[in-house]
Amino acid sequence: MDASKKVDLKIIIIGALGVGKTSLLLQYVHKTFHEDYQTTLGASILSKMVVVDNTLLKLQIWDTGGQERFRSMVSSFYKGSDGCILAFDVTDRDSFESLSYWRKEFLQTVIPTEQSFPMVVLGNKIDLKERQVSEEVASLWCLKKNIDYFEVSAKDDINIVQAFETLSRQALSRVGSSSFCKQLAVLAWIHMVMIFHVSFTTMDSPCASFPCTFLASVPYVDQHGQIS
Ligand SMILES: Nc1nc2c(ncn2[C@@H]2O[C@H](COP(=O)(O)OP(=O)(O)OP(=O)(O)O)[C@@H](O)[C@H]2O)c(=O)[nH]1
Ligand SMILES: [Mg+2]
Repeated sequence: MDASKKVDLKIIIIGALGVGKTSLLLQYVHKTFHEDYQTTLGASILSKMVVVDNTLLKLQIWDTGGQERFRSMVSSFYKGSDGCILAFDVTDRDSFESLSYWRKEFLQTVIPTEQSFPMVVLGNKIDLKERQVSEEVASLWCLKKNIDYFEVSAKDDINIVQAFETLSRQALSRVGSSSFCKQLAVLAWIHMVMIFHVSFTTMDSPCASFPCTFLASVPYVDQHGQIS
């Protein structure tokens, strides 16, 4: 592994009340599960280091509460996300039906102009017998939206690592390509300034050195493609 390649990714988990968002994260990060239910008030953050495709990732994972009264607070945490987990409970049809709402609200906030974003759907509590949503129905919904679907159990630790790995890989690839595009834009910009500089200096003007100031302020592009 190339230790110089370390990438920070913000991952957020959203979905209806009590579907097991906190339990999924606790199982993934700490390998623990609690039967008792303590609703998440607003949001909390966990972090985990993983290696994906030879790259060290520091995942900052935002857990959010599904309660109605936290909706506007929770949506204010969407910005800056590199990946999103939509969670529902396979024994609760309403939680599945609310996925459209959560997905739409998230995409409208984070990428109003794009259609695709690193996202996975987790159908949780598959260890329980009283299913209300079949794997076929959930898979079809995800297929139509071009989202990967995982049947998981926070209780029995089924498929959680695979789901996170898939999402991390998608997020890493998006971060890499957006950073590459920004780098290209900066290179094109430098190129234009250099042409400008050459034409200016050949004019033998007293202002001929001013494009150098531009060159000295070539922006820095970070791993998220943010220009500063
Ligand atoms: N059987 C079973 N129970 C689960 C599973 N995951 C979570 N639970 C239980 O479901 C209840 C709710 O789990 P939480 O993880 O707190 O749900 P949440 O989505 O974080 O809830 P809010 O924070 O209120 O939105 C708890 O009693 C958990 O023990 C699972 O995979 N199987
Ligand atoms: Mg919770």
